[in-house]
Amino acid sequence: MNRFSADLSETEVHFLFLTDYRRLEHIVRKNLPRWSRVPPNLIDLREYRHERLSTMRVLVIGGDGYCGWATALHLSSRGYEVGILDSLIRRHWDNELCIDTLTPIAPIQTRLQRWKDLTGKTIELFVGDLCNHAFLEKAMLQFKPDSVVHFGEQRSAPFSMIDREHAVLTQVNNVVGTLNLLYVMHEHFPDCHLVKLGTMGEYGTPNIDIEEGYITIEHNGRKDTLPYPKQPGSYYHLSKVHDSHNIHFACRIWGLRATDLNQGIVYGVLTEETGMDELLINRLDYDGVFGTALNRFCIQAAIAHPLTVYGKGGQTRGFLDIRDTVRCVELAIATPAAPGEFRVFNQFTELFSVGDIANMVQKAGSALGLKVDINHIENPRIEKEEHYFNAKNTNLLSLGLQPHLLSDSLIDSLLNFALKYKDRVDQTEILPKVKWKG
Ligand code: NAD
Ligand code: USQ
Repeated sequence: MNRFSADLSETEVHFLFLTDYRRLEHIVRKNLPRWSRVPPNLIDLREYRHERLSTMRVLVIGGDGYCGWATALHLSSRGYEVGILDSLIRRHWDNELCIDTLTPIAPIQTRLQRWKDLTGKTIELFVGDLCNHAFLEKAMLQFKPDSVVHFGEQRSAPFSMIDREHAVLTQVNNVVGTLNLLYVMHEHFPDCHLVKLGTMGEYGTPNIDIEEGYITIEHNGRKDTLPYPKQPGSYYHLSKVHDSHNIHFACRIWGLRATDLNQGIVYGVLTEETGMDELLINRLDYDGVFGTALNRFCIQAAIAHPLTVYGKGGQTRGFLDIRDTVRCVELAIATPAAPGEFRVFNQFTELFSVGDIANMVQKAGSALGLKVDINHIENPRIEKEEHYFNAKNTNLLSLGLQPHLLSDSLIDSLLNFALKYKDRVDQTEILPKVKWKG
């Protein structure tokens, strides 16, 4: 018996403190007449946990990108020791395709210096390729992470469908990079927690409910819980499925701990930290290759370009605000997977069809005095345009995520943001040029 509960050993209390604080809190609440009567030793333990988590070393791979930059700053501001590893290849791909983010992003070194000047916090930088095992190993040995957040992949479906070369590049970059990371973790950091960005698109659009990673199936009188079937819609989305399988396998054979965050489509640009200064501004893609649905529609509305709904517009997807991306990653880090566990969280807060999104942007645009037309253009992709889509997303909510739901005011602020930078838009990059049929 211990001070907190008759059912838990001291070791279990300690473990719960680090891995599942909410559960421990629940147990304590049940066992104490009032939470206000928390014994002083528990308060000490809370401080200890806070200290332990905030001295955690987190390596953000892909930390120069859209999700990674916002996450690195958020974790740094929350007291984590943050490092960024990025090859800056995304900036190179933009140059190659002659596209640019709507927002003028500063070089990574300038961004990091500004962050230090404003907050006093240093973020270590490792510039290099995840596919270069020797570089990765050296950087990891130098940084010694407790957690690795892996955003560092080629993440555009259209980019992966340009031609054979881009499909190969995407799959080699993503699969080999992740595999290298798994090997370095196995060899040097077996207890490190991998938080890997997957995608809701791994599941495709099945005609049954989508669970979080696994599904229990009864077949010929026998029952098992198995990885949820995957039917991805591009060579990019397929690369994520391959990653998931490799990570799951590494957890099974080596006992690594990992969380796969199957993220939906991210929208928005401002987080508390990236909004602090113009030099910390995040990228915001609007072009037909890297731009994603809601962000693209807001920028199209700002320049009076008809919104580009592909086909019927009944394509339904999970969406989330970038402020929730950073929070979800923080929650995943703070409550690590157990050794050997391959945990899957579906990371989105709301489901919308592309048509719904276009209507919302049109409505918000009209309120701002913009004339917003919606065009249903020929769909360059091969995908269902009307389908069932019902995905679970309870894991992150039960860890305490409080979602920022899509509101008129958010669309409004995104539209105003787009209006501010609209002179940077290259109109010729709006319509899709990549076709799935080649
Ligand atoms: P991004 O292109 O803005 O950023 C990716 C970053 O990774 C870039 O800075 C790039 O230089 C870096 N990178 C790529 N390959 C690398 C390599 N081999 N070595 C080192 N660095 C490398 O992408 P994003 O929108 O921030 O997406 C980040 C992750 O989140 C991706 O894995 C993506 O699949 C996933 N995701 C994104 C969204 C979204 O809506 N943006 C939605 C779901 C999932
Ligand atoms: N779409 C339009 N008009 C547009 C752009 C897209 O109708 O102008 C449609 C697409 O046909 C598709 C849907 O909107 O049906 C989503 O397309 P998208 O480009 O917004 O997103 P997607 O290609 O799926 O990829 C993005 C990110 C990727 C991430 C994925 C999450 O680029 O990294 O993995 O969202 S998810 O969609 O849940 O798989």
